Parts: sequence; C-alpha cells; structure tokens
Amino acid sequence: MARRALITGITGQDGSYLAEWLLSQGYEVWGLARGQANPRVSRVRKLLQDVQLVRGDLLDQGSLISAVEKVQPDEVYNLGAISFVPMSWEQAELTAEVTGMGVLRMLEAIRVCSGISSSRTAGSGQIRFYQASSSEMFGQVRETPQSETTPFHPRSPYGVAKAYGHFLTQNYRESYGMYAVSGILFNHESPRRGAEFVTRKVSLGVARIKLGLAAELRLGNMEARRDWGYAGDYVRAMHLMLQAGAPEDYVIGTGRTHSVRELVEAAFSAADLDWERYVVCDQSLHRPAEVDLLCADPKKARVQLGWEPTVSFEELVAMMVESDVKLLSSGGDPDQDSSWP
Ligand code: NAP
Ligand code: G4F
Repeated sequence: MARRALITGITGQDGSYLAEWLLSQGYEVWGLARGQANPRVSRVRKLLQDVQLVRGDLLDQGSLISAVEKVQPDEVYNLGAISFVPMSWEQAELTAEVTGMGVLRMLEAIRVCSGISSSRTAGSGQIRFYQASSSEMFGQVRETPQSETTPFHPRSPYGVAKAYGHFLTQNYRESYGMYAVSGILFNHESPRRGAEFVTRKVSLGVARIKLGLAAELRLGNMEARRDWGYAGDYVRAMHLMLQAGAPEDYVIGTGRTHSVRELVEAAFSAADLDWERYVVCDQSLHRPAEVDLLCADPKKARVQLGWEPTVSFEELVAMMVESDVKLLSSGGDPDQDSSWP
C-alpha cells in the first residue's frame, strides 16, 4: 500500500515542492487547507492535481484531530506558519499562536489519535512528525557556521515562536517516544517564493525594470548575509529525515553565505542591468532587530542522510530572474494562479 503523508502549509512554497517530491516517490499526499474561500487553494488544485485536500487550521485543535483521523497518515509534515519575519512584529500574538502553538496542536492531534499518553508511549508503526524549524532561531549567532549544537538567540517574535516549536518537538520525542524531528532549514528560495521575501522581491523587481514596468527597486538592509539554497533540494531533506532509523534534528543549508548586495548584483547582472542605477535604500524597510549573518554547517545531514544541495546561489538567482521575466512578459500576475511554474 502507498504510504500516506499529510502536509500543513500545502499552499506555500515548500508545501508545493514537498507534495511533488512525495508523489514522485509513490506517496498518497494530503494537504491541510484553511479558510472558507482561500484563493491559494485553487492554485494548489491546478498545479497539484493528485493531492487531496482536507480542511483544517493550526489555530483549531479539533480540526487537526479530525484531519489526522480522516487521513490516517504515516508521516505528517508541519510546514504551516506565519513565515514572514517583519509580520511577526506587527502581529506577534497571531505569530505565537500559528507558528508556535500550532506545533503543539499538531503534536497533540497525533498523540491523541495514536492513543499515546504518559503511561502508553509510542510503538512501532507510529506516525512520524516533521517540524519546519528555522535558522532564524540562531538569530544573533553565537558561532559561525551554525550547526545542530549552536545555541539559539532569536531576534524576532517569529524566531521565538519557532524556538518554542523546536523545543516542543524535542520534548514530545523525549516524553512520549514519538518519532518527531525538526529540520533547522536555512533560507531556501525558488520561482514559487512569496513576493514579500527579498530574493523574489529582487527577481520580480529586476523583471519589472527589464520590461519597462518599473523604474526603481526599494530595499532595506543590503549588508545582511544569508545562506540561500533551492527549495526543491530542501524538501528532499525533509523526507530523508523521516526515513532515518532514529529521530534526530538536522541543519540544512549550503554552507555558503552571500549579502543582499551580492544577491542584487547577481540578479541585475543576470538581466544585463546595472543595479546601481535602480536600487534605492529605504530606511523604513530595516527591521527592529536584524539577523546579520546566517551560514549553515550541514555536515551531519551530508554524512548521516547523504543529503547534498544541487543548485548553486548563482544558478538559483538566474533561475528566479528568468522565470519572472517570462511570467511578466506573458502578462502573468505574481499573486495569481499563473505565478507557479
Ligand atoms: P510560506 O510559503 O509562507 O507558506 C506558509 C504556509 O502556512 C501557507 O501554506 C499558509 O497557508 C500556511 N498557514 C498560515 N497560517 C496557517 C494556519 N493558521 N493554519 C494552517 N496553515 C497556515 O512558507 P514556506 O517558505 O513554504 O515555508 C514552509 C515552512 O518552513 C514554514 O513553517 C516556514 O516558517 C519554515 N521555514 C521556511 C524557510 C524558507 O526559507 N522558506 C526556512 C526555514 C523555515 P495559507 O495559504 O492558508 O495562508
Ligand atoms: O527574505 P527575507 O525576508 O527572509 P528572512 O527574514 O531571512 O526569513 C526567511 O528565512 C528564514 C530562515 O532563515 C525563514 F525561517 C523565514 O520563514 C523566511 O523564509 O529577508 C532576508 C534578509 C533580511 O536580513 C532582510 O533584512 O534580507 C533583508 N532585506 C533587505 N531588504 C529585505 C529587504 N528583506 C525583505 N523581505 N524585503 C526587503 O526589501
């Protein structure tokens, strides 16, 4: 029988790539979709026709229990979150509820549906759980590169909420013997990345300028450095983590870091444009507390899971610029169905 996976965050970037990867591996894939008339659900229905949807919300414990009961999954991937860091200052409580408490609700749904309690721990054949932890938890980094043993110092309400979810996942593993793991993923991008994140904002900005649809691109902190990889590579790592003999946490990244300035240079040069003519530094886009530098040490994943990234930073940037030039030249709207290649 096909293994069954339930993915929260199915309408997001990672949800789409993970669903495609699991379908290619012979899985029956279910996605948790929220809302009465969520416009992003139709995009999923169009792109991922073989994915089945179940209604539910990370804010609603009962809906998660019903979803787990209905799907009877072998594996649950909890990718749902408020994931845009600046929004976490504007709506800190909502971020805590969805990105933090949502992890508790999902773990509880699995625990209750599996009949696990303090006197009855998980046995073989249990549901395996993946939590989407984040390099934002390292925040003001204590060492570089960052590994599974680097202490956390989150710098945003988002990072704090992720740290809660991370420790809770570890705690359910230790308290109940659940197969529950966290992937500490560094920034990963693609042509399906939300337009609010800097890589996509830049690739869309370059495409608009190239096509004469805009005259400038306004950005915040150009000196921040990130370890940027390709989302299609990172979802393979999520799957590998749930196939390992024992549940453990892993750092996933490329081990290379670039500044926003370098990203901008690469993206404009991919379209034969001189970035200095178009980019405007906008103080209002700076954050109340910044994460200056992130760089992964992915050695454990390489050695224990055999995971390696396949797309370089330069290839990723060129892929995103090319995709957005194509999208906008054909009249596509990045916020609509057509935006997912
Ligand atoms: P994304 O594109 O922003 O997707 C977020 C998903 O969460 C969307 O499908 C959204 O669904 C869903 N969601 C939001 N509120 C929800 C709620 N109340 N109940 C259920 N679902 C809800 O994020 P992503 O880039 O794919 O990232 C996936 C996960 O990995 C997130 O948890 C993110 O924090 C984490 N992460 C991402 C990165 C990265 O670089 N991409 C790195 C480390 C960790 P709607 O359509 O209903 O809004
Ligand atoms: O693309 P960003 O918004 O991503 P950020 O904050 O690193 O978070 C992403 O990666 C995390 C993993 O480390 C995930 F957990 C999280 O969910 C999300 O996917 O910003 C990257 C950097 C920041 O330093 C920001 O200050 O780019 C800088 N930046 C400069 N100008 C900008 C802009 N970021 C955005 N979004 N927009 C700008 O105009």
